[in-house]
Amino acid sequence: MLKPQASETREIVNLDGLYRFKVDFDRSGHRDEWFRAPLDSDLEMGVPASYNDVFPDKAIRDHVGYVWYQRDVRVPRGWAGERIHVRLDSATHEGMVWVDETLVAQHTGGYMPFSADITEHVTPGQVFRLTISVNNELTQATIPPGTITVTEDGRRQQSYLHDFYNYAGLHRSVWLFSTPSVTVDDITVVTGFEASAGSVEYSIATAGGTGSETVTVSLRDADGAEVTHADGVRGTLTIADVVLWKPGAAYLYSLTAEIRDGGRLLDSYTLPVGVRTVEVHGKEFLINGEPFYFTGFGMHEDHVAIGKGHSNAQMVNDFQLLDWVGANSFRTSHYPYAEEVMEFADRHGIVVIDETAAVGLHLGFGAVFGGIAKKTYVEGGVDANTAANHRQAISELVARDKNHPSVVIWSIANEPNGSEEGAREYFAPLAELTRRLDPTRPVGYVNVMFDTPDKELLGDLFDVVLLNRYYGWYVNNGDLETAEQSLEKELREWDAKYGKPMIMTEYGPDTMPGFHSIYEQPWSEEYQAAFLAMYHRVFDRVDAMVGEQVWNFADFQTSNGIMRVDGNKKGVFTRDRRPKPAAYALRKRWTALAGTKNTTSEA
Ligand code: BDP
Repeated sequence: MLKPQASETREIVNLDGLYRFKVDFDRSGHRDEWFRAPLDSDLEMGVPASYNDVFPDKAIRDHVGYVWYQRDVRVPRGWAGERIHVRLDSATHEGMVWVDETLVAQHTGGYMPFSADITEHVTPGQVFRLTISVNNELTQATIPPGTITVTEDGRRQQSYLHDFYNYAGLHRSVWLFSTPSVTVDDITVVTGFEASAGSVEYSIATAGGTGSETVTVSLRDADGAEVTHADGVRGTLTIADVVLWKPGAAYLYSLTAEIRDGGRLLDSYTLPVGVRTVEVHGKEFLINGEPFYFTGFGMHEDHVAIGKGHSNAQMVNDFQLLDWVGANSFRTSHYPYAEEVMEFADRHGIVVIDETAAVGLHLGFGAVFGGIAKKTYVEGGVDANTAANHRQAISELVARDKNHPSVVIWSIANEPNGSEEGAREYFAPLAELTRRLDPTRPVGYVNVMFDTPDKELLGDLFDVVLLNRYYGWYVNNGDLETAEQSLEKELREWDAKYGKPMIMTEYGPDTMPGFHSIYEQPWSEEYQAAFLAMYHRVFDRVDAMVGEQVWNFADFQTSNGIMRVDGNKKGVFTRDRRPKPAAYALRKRWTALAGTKNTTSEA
């Protein structure tokens, strides 16, 4: 799935900005066909952003159902003869798109782009009305899942099993773009190297042609000088004296695919390409054949006021803080992030564990908090419907992110029930699907603390062991001594069971900024630092540990609950990105680690 771009043959117009906005409180919008006229509302909403925290109105924040966005769009007059498309980088969780009165697109899954060819419905030079309805509902069949209940007085209420606020709306950019009628429809690259010679295996899918067109590919270095070129829709490009893409030292070539009819250029698309390899070898995680040790965080797309809205300035700030703290990696917990984030990681040599939105696939979780233990893999629970949407989530993620050198692991779920009957039957086909779609990257799933090695049923299906552990927080709270013993014992059991590389993908305690204690009391800033230091002592004693990603980079918003005070406070930075003392401790460790464990290419 190629991100739209401007090229010699393509143009693109950004449709971000202010939209007319209406909340569909009584679910009448579709029935009354709101797309037929200007929305009857005084509200306006900025795109991209979550709408929830923008209005001082509880009814809007808690609304369960549709909201509507609308604006007028003028099609550039020069686009006559071109194919014209509208693209939403995401609509959380379901989007329906009308061009004037025609439904042109519908997509479920809140963190993936979708587009529609609207050529037949618009006229270059003229204005059309773009209307988008966005539904925030999560059900047992969606990814992530949720439950909707209706109160006696008719209010719809949304609950879900994941620990981040169900922000909704148009979180990412909206685009109008043109393509020629014969296009480069997709590009897939697989890179490698031997000694100083790099290779880029490429394959190009074209659309709209007759078959008589020719396809050429050229590769340029970072200075724009041509390195090599080739003809045909697939082949291997060789780069003499290749400059590898390395963690902490990104280098990007650019591959341009062109379609020609005789001498006439029909389409041209340029893809950044980083040459690197990823491989699991015994207990090691190798990037470019060298052992790599992950440092960093599980993150969230989460900011004050804009919620999960993408902001380039906030993104740069987050990456700058990652750099400051010495992190070399992050996980896109718990959903795919904006493509701008992936591209930034590519350009700056940040390593990414790329995760689907399959979080909350564990119906037994309720019992931990005194509720009823429900079975997970039953009809109406995590069932065939969920699996179908999960397959879609994996397929779309790989299609979108397969060419990013920064992505080194696919994480296909966070903390599903991995020890109950039905877990293997559910996950084996999904692991296989991921490998079929991308045979080049290790595949993992993130294991929950209840699924200890004696109970867990899935680890052999995956290449790496990804663990979230909360010894010292949800168990052994305030007792780091016992926690240290339990943690080390369990890590050694995992090592004995699978002998695969292991990454701690979550560890950390809630920490109230400004709360101090000389007794290492939970919630104090001192406890967070001591907790992390304890984990690090253990990691340094267990060889199979190849990475540490603290939970979380920053405090983030969650749904209401007796364990959350205006959200989850496990951030090493506050929600407005101020460091807690643990940030300085991490900075010290991670910068020092660069010299011992291989956390950067310079190590
Ligand atoms: C884990 C989840 C994560 C939560 C975290 C926590 O993967 O989403 O936010 O615990 O409780 O279970 O802080």
